[in-house]
Amino acid sequence: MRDHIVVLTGAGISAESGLSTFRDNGGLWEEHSVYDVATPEAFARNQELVLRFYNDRRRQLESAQPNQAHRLLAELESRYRVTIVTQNVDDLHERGGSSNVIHLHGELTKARSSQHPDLVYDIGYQDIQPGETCERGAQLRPHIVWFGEEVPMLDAAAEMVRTADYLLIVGTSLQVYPAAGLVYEVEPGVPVTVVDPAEPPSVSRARFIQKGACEGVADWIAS
Ligand code: BV8
Repeated sequence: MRDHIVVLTGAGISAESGLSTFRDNGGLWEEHSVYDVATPEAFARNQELVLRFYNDRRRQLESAQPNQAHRLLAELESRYRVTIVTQNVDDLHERGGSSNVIHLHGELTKARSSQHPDLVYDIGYQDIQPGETCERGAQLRPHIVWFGEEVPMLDAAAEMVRTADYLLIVGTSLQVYPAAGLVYEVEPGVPVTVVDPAEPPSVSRARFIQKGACEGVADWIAS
């Protein structure tokens, strides 16, 4: 039975692909208030602004490329069972070659009906326009988990962390719940490693590699 590696990633793993993080200086939440662009109330109040915020990020994603960290994690699949649990809404893990990716906070490349959550559509890097509707006539919205919305993949992700033989945490400030709470689901004795160039919130008994994702993930694999 191959060992099971679970990797919890955040915006930091995509920073070296040129995508903005959220809470670093110059991060997305510095330019926009979360409450104007990433809540259901914001979408009800100013649909056009919210659609534009995600259209801009989707277009940015189209010209971004997976980096060495994404690729190294994908290559681990030849030797281990690997599950990526990501808070990111980009598709760089998949484009980097990972085949088991759980998106806790949704996916930029998908849209869904604003009235029928089960109607989800692959839209690639296309814009979602005001007035663009699903097959049942309701406005389309980004398939993203906004603040104040439930995290449907949480239980599946927690189940993966509970069965991990190794937990690797890359590029997340661990400030958003319930995602951040996943680090406490790991079994006692399972090695936990954090890769981050900054000092993230302390994760109990974790080994800390204070490097960027590309170098840090390579070091972790070599160790
Ligand atoms: C829910 C989609 C209930 C949007 C996102 C008060 C206290 C605690 C919690 C709360 C509270 N008030 C409200 C809450 C709950 C709230 C929450 O946690 N708020 C926080 C901010 C306080 N959570 C929610 O609302 C969640 N839902 O609780 O629902 C419920 C239950 C039942 C029924 C109904 C409702 C939903 C949360 C999901 C929100 N959506 N994303 C979008 O992407 O546009 S969260 C958003 O933050 C992104 O997904 C992002 O991934 C996530 C976490 O951020 P990080 O990925 O960690 O990024 P960050 O910039 O913070 O950090 C980057 C890290 O990378 C840093 O450590 C940096 O040092 C490092 N780095 C930088 N460069 C590099 C690097 N690392 C490696 N290499 C580098 N080169």
